[in-house]
Amino acid sequence: MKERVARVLDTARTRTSTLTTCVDDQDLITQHSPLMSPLVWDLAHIANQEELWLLRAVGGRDAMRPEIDPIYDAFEHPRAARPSLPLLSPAEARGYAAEVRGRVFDLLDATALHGTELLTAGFAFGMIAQHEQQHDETMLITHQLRQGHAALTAPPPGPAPADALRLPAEVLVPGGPFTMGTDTEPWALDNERSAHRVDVAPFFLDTTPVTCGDYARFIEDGGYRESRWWQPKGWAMVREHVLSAPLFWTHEGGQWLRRCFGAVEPVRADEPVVHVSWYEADAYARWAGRRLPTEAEWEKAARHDPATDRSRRYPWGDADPTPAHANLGQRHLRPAPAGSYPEGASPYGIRQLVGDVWEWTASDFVPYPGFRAFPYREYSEVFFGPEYKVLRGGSFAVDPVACRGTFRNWDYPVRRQIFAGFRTARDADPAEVL
Ligand code: AVJ
Ligand code: FE
Repeated sequence: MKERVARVLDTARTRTSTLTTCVDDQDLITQHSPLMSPLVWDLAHIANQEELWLLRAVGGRDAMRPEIDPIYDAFEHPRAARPSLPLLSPAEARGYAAEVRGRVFDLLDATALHGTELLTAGFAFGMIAQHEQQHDETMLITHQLRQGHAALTAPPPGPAPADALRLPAEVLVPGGPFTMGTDTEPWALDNERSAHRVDVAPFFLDTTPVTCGDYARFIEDGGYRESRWWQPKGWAMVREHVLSAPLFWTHEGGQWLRRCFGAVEPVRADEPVVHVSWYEADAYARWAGRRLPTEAEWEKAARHDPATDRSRRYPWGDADPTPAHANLGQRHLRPAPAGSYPEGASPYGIRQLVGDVWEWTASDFVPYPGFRAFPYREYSEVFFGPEYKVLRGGSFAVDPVACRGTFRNWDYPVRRQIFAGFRTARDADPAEVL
């Protein structure tokens, strides 16, 4: 367990370093979008949370710099206000993060990891590694919003496998109960607990996420010009912001282009669409005569093994993700072509449920039965309600430590800068189930 903790903390810090050294210090202080913090805020916030939960809560140490706590409390200052705070400089933030991390490794050496409680098990360490990786995804979003030269590069994913073009468009997921959520995943966050049975009616789900080619047909069919496809608030968003395509897309010389980490390139028809809001996903689905899957449908499709009637950790089983299973961990800075990762398919034959793009679901972010907030109400509980929609599966920007079949993400339905796409579903007709 200690080796795993040390490894996931190291992996997170390597990624944090890349994201905060690939641009100069001035760039770290700049606010690239009012939707995002300056990168230097994320860096010191990562360190401050690590100090708070590991050195203070687990280790019982005194605060290293109590005066900075309010600056890095995400609930005290909205992102737009963060540039005007007396932030640590890039050098100070790096020094603080390194100092905290050194003391955390001393604490890890001296701590027995056992039991299931926050302060005795490895949970607090796992939570902090996940927290850092979540901010690494947030920082990657900031990099995508940033103007100017490309600061980050990564090799593209490989081409789709030969069978990608022969896959059925949709797959039947039979009706019946399955186990949703978990009691046994040691680093599952509060909102993923507890395991409970949920009955799901039979439905069809897309075999792969909706592609840019599919989405372009919606646009070209007048999707953004006809109110009938849109929820009223979605239509209001289209009108107010004059939307006509996913974020970062432009139409030039008769073709769709998109900006991707500082480079402008033709949109690739076989890639899952990314940077669409929930309202756009919902409108596309209605145009296609379909709907978004519910969160329970998504999790059944991703975890249920009909051979054993058991819910597994991932679509492919219980084994930790490898590069053959899914596009995770910022190995690539884009989703892989639809139909990729046959080894990551679920028992029903559904691909790319984990990795590539976060998938919008139809569901509001609500607690599971018996929910208990830990370690703090602000992790999940204060977000429950109809304001937020659930996203599942994780994107290419998510590290495996913060990704599993039970993992729940949430955001406002108007959000477009996150690495979100979707797949569609439909009810199964009784005649189709027999
Ligand atoms: C789960 C991605 C919605 O970034 O707001 C980071 C994760 N919580 N720091 C967020 C989180 C506290 C959270 N999301
Ligand atoms: Fe945070």
